[in-house]
Amino acid sequence: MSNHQGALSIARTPDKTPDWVLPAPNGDVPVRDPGRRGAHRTAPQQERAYLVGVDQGTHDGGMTAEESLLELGQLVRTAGGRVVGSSAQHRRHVDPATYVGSGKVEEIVAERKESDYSLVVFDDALSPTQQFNLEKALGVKVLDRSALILDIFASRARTREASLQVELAQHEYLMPRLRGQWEHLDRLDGAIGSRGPGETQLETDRRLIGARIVRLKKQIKQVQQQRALQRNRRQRQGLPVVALVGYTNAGKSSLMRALSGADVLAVDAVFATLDPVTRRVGSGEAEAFLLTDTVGFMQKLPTQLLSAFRATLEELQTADLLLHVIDGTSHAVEAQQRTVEATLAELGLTDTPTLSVVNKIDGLELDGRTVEREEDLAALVALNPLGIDGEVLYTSATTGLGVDALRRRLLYEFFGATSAAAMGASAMAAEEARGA
Ligand SMILES: Nc1nc2c(ncn2[C@@H]2O[C@H](COP(=O)(O)OP(=O)(O)OP(=O)(O)O)[C@@H](O)[C@H]2O)c(=O)[nH]1
Ligand SMILES: [Mg+2]
Repeated sequence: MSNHQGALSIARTPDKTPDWVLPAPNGDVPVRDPGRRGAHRTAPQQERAYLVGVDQGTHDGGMTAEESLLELGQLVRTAGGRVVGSSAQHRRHVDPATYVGSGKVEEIVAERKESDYSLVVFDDALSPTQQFNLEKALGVKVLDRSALILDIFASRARTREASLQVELAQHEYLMPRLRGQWEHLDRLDGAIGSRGPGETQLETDRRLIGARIVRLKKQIKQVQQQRALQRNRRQRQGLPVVALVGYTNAGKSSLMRALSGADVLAVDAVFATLDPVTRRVGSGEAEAFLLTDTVGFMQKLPTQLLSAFRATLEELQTADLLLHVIDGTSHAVEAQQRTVEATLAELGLTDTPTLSVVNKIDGLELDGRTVEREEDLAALVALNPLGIDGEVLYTSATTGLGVDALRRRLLYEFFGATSAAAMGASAMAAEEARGA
């Protein structure tokens, strides 16, 4: 974290080992069997992925090409693959035909002797043409970041709502790619007539997918209406609604657990949560609010996905307050914050009051000592190590430090100072720090 000032540091030393030699995460979340058969395998052979990114040099507070490739590696492992190498090319603009330059393409081909990859993954959305050209030049399967994320979402989807939305996103991703194939067939087969077998098959595929998309949209609309009904019922209870938002893996579900005791899935994996969950948090009958946990954000999310997940993300529209959960130990913490802010803006949520919560503070050090005491909370508030504008609270969902203060702060938001005496010292300090 570049702007950590003063006495604060990250306790966990940054991983110097390339992140692709780490094993795939093992948790409650199923990792799919990639299913490739080796000659003498006793266990399923993993896909061997080579990662390629373009470093355009203009980061605008976004991730560096290297950070983005590390994240792509995490996505590959989540999807059940293994990263066997990666490279980034500096160039101002991506090549419209092959994303990277032709020299780089040759390098990647040569790299295969070294790393024996079975798959090349590109760190941005490839156009259908780029994907086709690259597949031809490299002679292996080519995926882009969008396809990878869609694949992970598909493996995570458990409920009807999530499955419908993921399927819609996948089909919308697939549609122009079919057209890409068709253009290619057209070029090759054009001379021998325009109704070749390729085209017929393609027309059929497109018609089927088109019809499926229409049906999916209809079904999603029903889900949306159902959700709206549930929200109405909740609103009639008159309880304020707080929604957890943040970068994937920041600890939203863990905080939900810590605040409400809800038994929600919280594991070290990206996109562990797809479906919104709402629980009541309160100190008594009268003073309570509803807390909603939902899908996490990530940079370069496929556009098809965000629009397909409107039904799920509508839960955020009715929130009275957004809790932006930030992973304080992330090496790309600023870029992650910016991504979340941009996504919220895209969803039209800039007017909803937002409170920042820096989580995982048990992974930070103050004056060379692990953050673990109540008084560290006030010290963090005073230090504002991430330079965040507005009010910031600090929590460790794992150790529970700061969780009570957060709960009190939220109750205070909606029920005022009725329980001011019960407010913790840290919450009061937070109030003072923002000049309240
Ligand atoms: N050390 C530490 N780890 C935490 C803390 N909070 C969460 N984690 C870990 O971070 C990982 C992700 O936590 P989740 O709660 O699943 O994160 P999330 O934001 O819900 O993630 P998605 O649903 O995938 O977007 C898990 O391995 C948690 O155990 C914390 O305060 N300290
Ligand atoms: Mg979660």
